[in-house]
Amino acid sequence: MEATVSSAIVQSYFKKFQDNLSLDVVVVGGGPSGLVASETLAKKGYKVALYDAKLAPGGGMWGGAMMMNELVIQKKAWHVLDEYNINYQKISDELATADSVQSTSSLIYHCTKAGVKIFSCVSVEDVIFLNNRVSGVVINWTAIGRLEMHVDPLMVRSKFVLDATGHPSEVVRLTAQKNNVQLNTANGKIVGEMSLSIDKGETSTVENTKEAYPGLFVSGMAANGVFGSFRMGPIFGGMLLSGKKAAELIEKELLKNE
Ligand code: 48F
Repeated sequence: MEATVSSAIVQSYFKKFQDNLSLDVVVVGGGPSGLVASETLAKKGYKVALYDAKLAPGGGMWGGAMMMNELVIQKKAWHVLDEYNINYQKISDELATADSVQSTSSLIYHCTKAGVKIFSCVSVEDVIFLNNRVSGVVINWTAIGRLEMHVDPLMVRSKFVLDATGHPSEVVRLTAQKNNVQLNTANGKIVGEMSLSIDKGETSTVENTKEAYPGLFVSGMAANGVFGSFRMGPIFGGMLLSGKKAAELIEKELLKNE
């Protein structure tokens, strides 16, 4: 029995791993924008894997604000809450609150149901860079990095990569730094995140959701970090809408190449 249980896990995991080495889209980061983008693309039939450095995807969504597990969502994103069957309570004509645990777990649940393969405890530590284009990711167990072990990674090819890593904008940052390339930003570099301004930050996180470099899109808080705009704190409508926009833009590109 003991050997059978171990064998079942190893075989099932490595089948999933092996089946996802060549993808339409790799999403790096399972916060709200990454989850919505992944689910939307997978539902349309694209092959999508999501890597998150942590054990549980969800990013900054679980914690609400200061660990008070409630979120605020603006009216223009209520349709996304409806789509994921998330309950919300209107506090005005423009704002609602939602339980962060129900919201986060519902996004994750719908992702897995749509066919997104979620790999937890896996960090993206580099990109595959071919012909001046981001063409996949370089992955390793998060624990390897944290323990500073010198262990080589593995590689996953994909037509597009989405950086949904939140505040650190990790994938775009390392792509720019390591390859000395010009990004599609005002100064060709990471412009950088600004202090908090809710309305401006929320609007620009959606506007800044775009291709930062050939093959590499950016969403959510990372989009404001890369293109230079405000943080917005514990309001999540912009993150959900950013995920939707990232999926739309990537789908448009995938359709061009079909
Ligand atoms: O930060 P995060 O929740 O991403 P987001 O979609 O949402 C931002 C909000 O939560 C909040 C906010 C609301 O208004 O501003 O901050 O932009 O989630 C980012 C996820 O990326 C993972 C990390 O563990 C987290 O779950 N992550 C970061 N770097 C890596 C990574 C990496 N190199 N490889 C894999 N996962």
